[in-house]
Amino acid sequence: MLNRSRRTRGIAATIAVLALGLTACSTGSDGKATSTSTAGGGQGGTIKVGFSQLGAESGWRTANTESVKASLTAENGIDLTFSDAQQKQENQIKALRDFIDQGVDVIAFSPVVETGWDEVLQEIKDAEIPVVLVDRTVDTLVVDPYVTWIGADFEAEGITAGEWVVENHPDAKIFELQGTLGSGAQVDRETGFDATVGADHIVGKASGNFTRAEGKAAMEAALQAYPDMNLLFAHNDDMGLGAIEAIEAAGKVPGKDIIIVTVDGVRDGLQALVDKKFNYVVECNPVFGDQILDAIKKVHSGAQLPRTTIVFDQAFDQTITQADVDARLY
Ligand code: GZL
Repeated sequence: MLNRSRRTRGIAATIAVLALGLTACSTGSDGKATSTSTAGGGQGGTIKVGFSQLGAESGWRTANTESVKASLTAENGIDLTFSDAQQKQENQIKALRDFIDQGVDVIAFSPVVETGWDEVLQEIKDAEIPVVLVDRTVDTLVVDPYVTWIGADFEAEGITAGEWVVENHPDAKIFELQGTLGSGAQVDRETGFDATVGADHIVGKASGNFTRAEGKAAMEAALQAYPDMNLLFAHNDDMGLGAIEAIEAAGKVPGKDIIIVTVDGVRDGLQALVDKKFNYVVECNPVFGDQILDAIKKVHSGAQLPRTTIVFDQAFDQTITQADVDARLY
């Protein structure tokens, strides 16, 4: 049975639960763990949590990691081991196995791609460690591989982006910059967007792996291959920002010669909207560390949890002001 979390738009509400705890530990991008213990670490109600973050590829991921680390603290009763996988699935699988060996109470992770997790998810299940799935989704044969998933409705984000294109540029010749191929965010955004605009309006696609540099490189090639392209849909702001550099280098005006629609709504992306280089940005809110903390505490205490918690999104057009951008959390 494929266990794929399909999401319907909804609004999640949650209350962060505060408790006393004493130890935190995290690993840098070299994968080595560093821990900072305060007096009497690991006493009382502390929950040992292993968190495998997929990488630091985008402004969104940086904001998400900041939110996770701001919530999963010793003061909130969490003894955190944090691992950055540098967008490599093998690093995530190693980190998950390390968490099993460490005997953590709860595992949380954001899977870089949807497949390839069956073996390690079964090992986690056999070790009877509950899993809180964060942000990205998994396709797995393991039955009930996680207690709850918290993230955005990626398909709805693609639909929202597509609806704006249909309404404002119905005859556009679209190039699509895909996120990391095989990731839930890429698969679902593409599904929602393509179904909304119609495949016949899409002249070409390529992956920029959710990074600015790879987005720029893919756009440079696309400008050569599809000279009649006049609209870009980028699965995240960072690839859209890289694409702006390629468009300007080609002597074209981003936001005019080539309309740009993206997803995320990080500060740099919304600044591009204020600067009229982006035309429409669908938000994908990365700041949900408190919801992850709440889920971890409920999972640990055996309390009931919804299978899915959707993080609320909105969308922005060029009516956004500099004050709006300056007031944003991320
Ligand atoms: C979405 C998240 C995506 C962002 C990208 O929830 O998984 O990954 O849209 C990030 O910026 O790389």
